[in-house]
Amino acid sequence: MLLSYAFVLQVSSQDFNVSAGDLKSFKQNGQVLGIASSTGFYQVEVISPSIIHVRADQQKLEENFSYAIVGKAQKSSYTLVDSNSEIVITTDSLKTVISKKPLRISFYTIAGELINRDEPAFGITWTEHEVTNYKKIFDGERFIGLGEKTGPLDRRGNGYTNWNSDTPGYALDADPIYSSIPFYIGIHDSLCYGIFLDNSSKTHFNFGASNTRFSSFTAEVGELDYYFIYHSKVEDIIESYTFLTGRTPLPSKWSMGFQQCRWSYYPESEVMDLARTFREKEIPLDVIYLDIHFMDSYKIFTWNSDRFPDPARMVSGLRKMGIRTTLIVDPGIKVEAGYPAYESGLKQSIFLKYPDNTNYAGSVWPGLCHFPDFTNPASRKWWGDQFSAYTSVGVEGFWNDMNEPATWGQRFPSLVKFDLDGNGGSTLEGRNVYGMQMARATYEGAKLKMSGHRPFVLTRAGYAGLQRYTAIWTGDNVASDDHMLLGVRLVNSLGVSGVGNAGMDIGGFVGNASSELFARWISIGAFTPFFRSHKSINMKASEPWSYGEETEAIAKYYIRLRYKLMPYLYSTFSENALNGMPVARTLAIEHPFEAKVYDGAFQNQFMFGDALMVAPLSSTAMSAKVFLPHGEWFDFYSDQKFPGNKEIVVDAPLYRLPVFVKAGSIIPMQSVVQSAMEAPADTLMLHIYYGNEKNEFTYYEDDGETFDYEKGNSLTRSIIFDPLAKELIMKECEGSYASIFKYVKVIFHGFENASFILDGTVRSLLTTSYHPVFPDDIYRQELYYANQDVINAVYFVIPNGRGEMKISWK
Ligand code: MIG
Repeated sequence: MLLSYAFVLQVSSQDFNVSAGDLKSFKQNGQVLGIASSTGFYQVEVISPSIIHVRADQQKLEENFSYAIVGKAQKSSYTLVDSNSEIVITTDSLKTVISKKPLRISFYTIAGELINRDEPAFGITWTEHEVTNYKKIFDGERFIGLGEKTGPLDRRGNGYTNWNSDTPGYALDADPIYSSIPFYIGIHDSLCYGIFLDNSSKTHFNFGASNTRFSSFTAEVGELDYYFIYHSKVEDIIESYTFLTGRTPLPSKWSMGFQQCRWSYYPESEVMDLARTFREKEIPLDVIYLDIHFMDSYKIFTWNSDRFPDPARMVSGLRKMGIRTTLIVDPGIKVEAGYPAYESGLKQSIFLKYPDNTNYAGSVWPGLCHFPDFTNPASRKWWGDQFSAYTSVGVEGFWNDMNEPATWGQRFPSLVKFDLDGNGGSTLEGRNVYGMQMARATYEGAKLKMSGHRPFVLTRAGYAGLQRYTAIWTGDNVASDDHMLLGVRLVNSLGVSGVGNAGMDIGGFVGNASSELFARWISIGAFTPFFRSHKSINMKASEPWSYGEETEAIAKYYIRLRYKLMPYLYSTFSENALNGMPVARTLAIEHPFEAKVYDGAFQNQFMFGDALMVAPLSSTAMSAKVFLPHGEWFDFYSDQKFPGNKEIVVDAPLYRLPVFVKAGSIIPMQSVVQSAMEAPADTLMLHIYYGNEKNEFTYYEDDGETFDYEKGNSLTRSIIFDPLAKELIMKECEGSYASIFKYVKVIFHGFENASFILDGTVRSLLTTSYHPVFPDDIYRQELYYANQDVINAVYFVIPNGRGEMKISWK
């Protein structure tokens, strides 16, 4: 019975499946192992002690071009042991075992634990035109990441496809949506690993969907090309993945402030009124967006002169109020004789073409359009050059929409040619990288024209590595509680997948939010990396004051809180730029083996930076069940202390989003400002939360908007809390930037009966009846008090010198 079954399998596999076959020969060349089998060609390369690059194809492997990869192989020592049955490659941190008959690959820790292996029967298999790597699925194995994918935090039992798509008002389980990041992290037993499938064609992932045997990844076109990453911690896997695909250069501080968008604000007078209303109401704001109505007949690089007769006047008027202007840019260039972008694009031959070399034309907002081939360096340069039209009037932000690319009818023809930086290809390989390369052209072009200032780029579509050029938002979401919570997961999943700067349309793009929903959404939004409210055309206005007084007060409270947290947030973005750790971090990053983290009740919880844990909940629930992971936690508003590894129930009226501080945390804060670049009061508020474990925070400051930090004009300072040594040390400042803060107010939370010593003398502490979140503000409105439990805290104020400062306690 068994035998005949195997026989049938073999026969049918000859029909349409080609498996990896037996290893025939191999050749070692530096860190690259070239292998030939009976059915294909393979390459296994040591990129670093923790990263192995695997390639497979049925034809000889040529140099493989990638838009994702920027990290080059690091010189790494390894050993290779060849025996009859297998080849074993051992680096300092993992063992790669290539069995010969048949050719299968497995990865082990140095201690010999199995991390990941090819499914023994299937391994790498070509099924007709597509290639799939089948991997053994472990009992209880979980999967996180894969970028902007709907569904639960743990993707086990689900399958996904990467094919960038314009999906307005997408369903809660829609797939694919706008962007493609074929990178995931697998977690089983006490092990975790990352797999990045670097193939921009339509790819498919199966995490045990409709099968119990394997997880798999498939590319419809081209070779199998993947990176295997092993570290014992998820955060190190993210660091290695962003070593490979790059990190987000530090964004401008103003782009971390609150941003107001609408389809569409016009004319100029409406835009200026909007700005004035924010300022009159003292609701901080940094950016106003102009959507497609700012243009003349939706023609990119033009202005509608009735609505915006003097763009420079408007942009500088806003700038004087501390508000930057961001414009939408769509890729489609209207086919219209005499329109300069069309004429010069034609002349320079920068558009996507059919195989007969006529320009592809498809319809979108302006009517029939041609589309720049952003995968062609010359087209990218042309695109960048056009940005003088915007930078010359002072615009600093560029919102790249419709770059899946979207066209009416959504059937972008397959046969359109893409340059792919000289490698040549079609829509099949070009589509998923189109949006990323548009964002790249935008970023690089705008940067050249902004005299040393940091451009802000936002994109809807993208591919792995998009984080090098742009922030991303999750497209046309819906005004519902479920969509709000899905948005949290999308942002967190993007964070796991290398994209630290992500956000969603606060309030929901499609449909009208209730007051309650907007209130909840904006409070959660204050803790997302990219913080923008946006609303579709034909919907009710959606500004912080559009939902009644109480919601306005809640919105104001959380937007102001965002600005108070700016020193903490800016430092966190700086960390993201250095090592890829996202700003919003699913709890699965720090606690991958804790089952509760994946529980439907807790899966949306995340860390905002290293210190703050946010527990999002719907607008109809007024209390929340929260999981506090291992450690100790303080209620952010009341300082009430909770032991960790516990579920608790907390009150969560709309004005009180559950937020907790991890014990041992260091949180620098400032006074409220109306825009992020406005100088705060001269005292940095350094909150220290007592805990049993040592902790370190890297404080970072610079001018907030130029690239001078690249020349050392920045300030980095380690702040170390050490409960064993009973010391808080602020290390000497590094870098030449002079802090904007003259004083540091050190605020001690949860230090019971301690007396503090600075410079050898016992400091007299100031005790205050104090609102922990708002030490610097006195509000009159009842609502604010309702959210602030008055506690007694102790603090003292010291000059903010550049040298080391040590505070100890007894
Ligand atoms: O076809 O520019 O996702 O944010 O407001 C819709 C109008 C085009 C889609 C974007 C949305 C934007 C809208 N755009």
